[in-house]
Amino acid sequence: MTLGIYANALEPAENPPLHRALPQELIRKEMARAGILTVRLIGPPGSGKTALIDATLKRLTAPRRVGVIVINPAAQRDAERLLPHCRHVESIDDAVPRASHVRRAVERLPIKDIDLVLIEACGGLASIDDLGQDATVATFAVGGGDDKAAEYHELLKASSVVLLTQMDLRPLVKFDESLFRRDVQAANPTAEIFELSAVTGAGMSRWIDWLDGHRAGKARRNTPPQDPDQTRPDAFFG
Ligand SMILES: Nc1nc2c(ncn2[C@@H]2O[C@H](COP(=O)(O)OP(=O)(O)O)[C@@H](O)[C@H]2O)c(=O)[nH]1
Ligand SMILES: [Mg+2]
Repeated sequence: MTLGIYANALEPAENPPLHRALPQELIRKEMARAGILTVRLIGPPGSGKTALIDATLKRLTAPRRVGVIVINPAAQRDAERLLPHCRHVESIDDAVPRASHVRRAVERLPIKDIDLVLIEACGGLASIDDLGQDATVATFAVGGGDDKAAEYHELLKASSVVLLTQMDLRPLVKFDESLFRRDVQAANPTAEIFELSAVTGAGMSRWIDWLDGHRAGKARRNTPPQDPDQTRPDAFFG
């Protein structure tokens, strides 16, 4: 029976491999050590994630120090869209974002040269894998309809920021903003909502400020000690 096959496929509950760290833990540790901010961008297909990354790279003060990882079944195509603005783009052709794949992509990035990693992961209706990120940002497009925050409430639970994209299309489509905001609030009362357009650039500065602020904060936490007595590396990285 299906249940039997499924049960057999599960890891045995007893004797878990405690000695082996999970890939997301390894990513988080490595990024903390390198002072790299890692942001997971999630949202339904077509919610403007790649367009947003593209517009973001054009506006960041240090775009050369950014790494991008794109995960979806045709990720190579999105990666090609981004390459003109970013030298370090990794694509993972998979419908499901997995931390183990992200870990391998992180290993291919020039860790010493970057201080920000943006991970584009297509979000589904169920919760998605922890990818070792510092923060999660959810994208929803005006053109996708005002019911998407309610449908994708699982994505919202993990998100500290919600980007409502395609605001330039707002006059052309029926979109009840108060309903959308109510649904976001119900799923995650602390999430900030930024409205923006990747095409016109309206609203992008607030998002860029958020990103730059967190990027600088993460890098500062990795600043080497000024006190010569404080030589033990663990004193910093906790
Ligand atoms: N007018 C307008 N179109 C946008 C905007 N952001 C994305 N799009 C378009 O929406 C479609 C889906 O965007 P894409 O970035 O591929 O979505 P993804 O699947 O979430 O990566 C594309 O045709 C984009 O050009 C926006 O701010 N304004
Ligand atoms: Mg995309």
